Amino acid sequence: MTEVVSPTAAASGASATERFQERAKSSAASDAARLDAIATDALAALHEVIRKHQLTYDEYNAFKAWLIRVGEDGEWPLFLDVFIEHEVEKVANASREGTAGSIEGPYYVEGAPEFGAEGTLPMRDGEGGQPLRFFGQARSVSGEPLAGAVVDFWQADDDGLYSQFAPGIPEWNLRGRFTTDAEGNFSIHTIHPAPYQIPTDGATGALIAAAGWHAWRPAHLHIKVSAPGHQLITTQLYFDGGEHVGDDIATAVKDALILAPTAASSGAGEEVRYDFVLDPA
Ligand code: MBD
Ligand code: FE
Repeated sequence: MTEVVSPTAAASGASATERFQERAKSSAASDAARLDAIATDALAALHEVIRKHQLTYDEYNAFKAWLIRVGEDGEWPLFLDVFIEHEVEKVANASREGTAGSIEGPYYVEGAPEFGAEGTLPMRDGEGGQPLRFFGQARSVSGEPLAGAVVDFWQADDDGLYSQFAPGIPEWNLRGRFTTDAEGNFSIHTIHPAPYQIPTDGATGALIAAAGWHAWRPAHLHIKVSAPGHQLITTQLYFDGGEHVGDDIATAVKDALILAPTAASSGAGEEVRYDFVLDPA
């Protein structure tokens, strides 16, 4: 096994915040009437919680201090993606007929190394985790194979850590972009990731511990699939029987996204097929 250097919440949070700010520069503001309606309702929902629980000044001040700490720890991306994004994703993808979506989370990085239709993800010597071959086909909802579709893939390692967000991991470790062949097929050689634990030393972990919740996401693969003339899908895949598949802290598991790998037909480890079906743009 490789040496594990634990990320501090503040270090991985700061990277996630910086990445988000780089990518979100051009986010459009809603029109004033829509913003008025949304902000008014959001505040009213909080006011209702205050009345319902007869919030004290001590609790209000603890809340204020905690919000300040979320920012100091750079954990707004983590907190929001774990506790809020799943509802945004459901609304955004409600009318899709193709592959179900799931949340993006805080650890996507654009520009991963490119492979052809088949390849091995960047890995360290002795990378931990069972070898896993993940393969499949990209198709349109009408059933046509999509040649030249891009499968942008990222995942945690066998310690549940992501490259570029935890220290000591090579830059593009376990990240890569694949392009489907003439039949729409791709094949990715990787490892089975470990479950992901929310950092325990940051504001999000402090809330989880104080409330007596668990801090885990089940082991998962992250994928964005895109093809000309089709809607990009951002999703995640999970493993049947994996720990926390039934109680993901981020509420991002869907039955249609659970894989059941089998022993590899050649070589060590396991393999599993999953086909991506893209809706028209
Ligand atoms: C993750 O790895 C993740 O995928 C999400 C959605 C939130 C926190 C960590
Ligand atoms: Fe993740």
